[in-house]
Amino acid sequence: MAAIAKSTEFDAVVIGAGFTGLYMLRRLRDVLGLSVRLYEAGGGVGGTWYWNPYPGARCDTDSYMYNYSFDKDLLQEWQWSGRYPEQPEILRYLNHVADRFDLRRNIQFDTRVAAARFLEGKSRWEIETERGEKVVAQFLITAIGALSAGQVPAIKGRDSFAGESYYTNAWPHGGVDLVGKRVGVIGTGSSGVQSIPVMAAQARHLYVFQRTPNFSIPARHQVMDREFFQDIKTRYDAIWEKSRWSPSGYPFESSDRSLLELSAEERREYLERGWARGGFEFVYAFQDIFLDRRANDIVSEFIRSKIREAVKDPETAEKLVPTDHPFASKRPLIDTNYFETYNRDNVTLVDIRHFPIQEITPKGIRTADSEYELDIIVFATGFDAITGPFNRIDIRGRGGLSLKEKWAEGPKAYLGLASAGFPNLFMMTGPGSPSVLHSYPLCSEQHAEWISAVIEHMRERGVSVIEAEAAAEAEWVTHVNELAEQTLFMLADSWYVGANIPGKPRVFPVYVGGGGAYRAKCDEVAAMGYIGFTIGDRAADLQKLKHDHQMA
Ligand code: NA7
Repeated sequence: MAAIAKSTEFDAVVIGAGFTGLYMLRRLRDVLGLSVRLYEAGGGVGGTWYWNPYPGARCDTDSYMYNYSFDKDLLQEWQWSGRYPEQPEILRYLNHVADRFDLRRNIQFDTRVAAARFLEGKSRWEIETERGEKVVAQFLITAIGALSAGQVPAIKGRDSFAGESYYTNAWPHGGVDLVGKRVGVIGTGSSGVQSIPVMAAQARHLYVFQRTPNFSIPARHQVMDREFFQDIKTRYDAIWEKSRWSPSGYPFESSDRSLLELSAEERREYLERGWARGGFEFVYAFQDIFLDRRANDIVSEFIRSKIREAVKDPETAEKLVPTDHPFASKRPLIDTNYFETYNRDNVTLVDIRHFPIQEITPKGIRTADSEYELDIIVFATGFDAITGPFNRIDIRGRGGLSLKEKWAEGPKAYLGLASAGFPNLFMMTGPGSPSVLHSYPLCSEQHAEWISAVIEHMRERGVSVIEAEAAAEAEWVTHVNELAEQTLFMLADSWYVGANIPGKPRVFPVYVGGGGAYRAKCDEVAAMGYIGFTIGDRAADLQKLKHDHQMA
């Protein structure tokens, strides 16, 4: 592996070596010719896919869309094995990308960024790592993901447990031997729902501690042959073009039709067909499912009936049926044999909504009505989403302004890309962009390309500072919030709205207007000379530098 350069001054520092950061590095270094350092907290590339090797971890996007589109040769040479890619396969893909484009020589692994401070006189960012190293860069670009700040609840007695405990987002790379063990899992979000069937097949007994039941659709994962992918590969140009301008970032058909326009029989037939095919595609076809409670109720009730069909014990089935939120107002899930797993003799569903966990003891978990002796506890308890990853870094802009304090009542960023008071800081898939509602590889590429274009624009004009304008930012934040208010996302206590983190302001800082509309907006901003941004010129910068020097 090539040694990483020892410099302390860079054109750009990127934080995070997941999908977003790797492509950002590639653009800045190989297209713009900038000097770049990328800091990554993990020991390898992959981001989410590095940290989450828990049993059953898999992406819920069709594999042929869960890769970059920027390089045609890469698209042709990579071969997925099945309908959805599993965590180890995605990690192999991202390692392949890192090798193929020789990215590692610019990445410093095992290094968490602790702080970043804008040096006003120099118009540079000073970046400090947890090891105390300091470097300076003109641009700071965060590629830190939306679901990377882990959240293991401080349940009373948590550290007193005498057995082993694991968190899905820090799962050991060598795996965990669950065979013959009594395992308790807390959490039934995506990580729980994916891992529970796999853990149940290994454990002596699996206790699932469920606070909120979730809607889930069968994934219908299967191995796909080469011919399937070969066909896709001949059609990739059209698939990407369609996806780039679609709301979700996938080439799904979507229409303005309402599910309510279908007769009861047509709906049933449509939903049954979608259920048999598996995956999210059939629900994306009718946008009113996310907007209109009546359309949503039809889908919600359909899924409830499927849960009752799948689970043999009626009492257990009722506990698994979600009744307190509409479908998709919490992150919708797809699964492989999740509900069927509760038919196994070695699986017990523990209802902690009505009988909450009171304490973790050296022996296991004590709830309000019982005590469970365990060898292993698995926390599948989610994340401080979207803003959490930013709050872990002490980011200070002009006048020492803290980003965390500025965002105390909710994040404020123009296009989700930049925040007033924080010049030359770009946030990939940041709050106010489509991020978690969109295909991540595609929105990563869109941001990387937009950011590199604006940096190129600045370089061509010899200007060195760019900053979002407060008025443009306020207008965008209002727009994002108004759109979110019209959706059903606001009705559930989910990580989307920060409800899983005590004290977090209840906002949904994600642009729900669709990826295509967002892309068009970003393109328009660029075409209008980056309207909404102030782009300073070098002469003014030098003047300021001289002034600051005289004052010092
Ligand atoms: P999620 O979806 O946030 O799920 C976390 C689960 O953990 C959820 O069932 C929570 O119940 C439960 N939880 C969290 N804290 C507690 C406490 N204190 N006690 C009991 N139960 C708790 O995280 P995931 O990792 O599964 O998935 C995150 C995203 O990754 C997913 O949406 C995809 O985008 C990929 P709650 O629902 O809050 O009652």
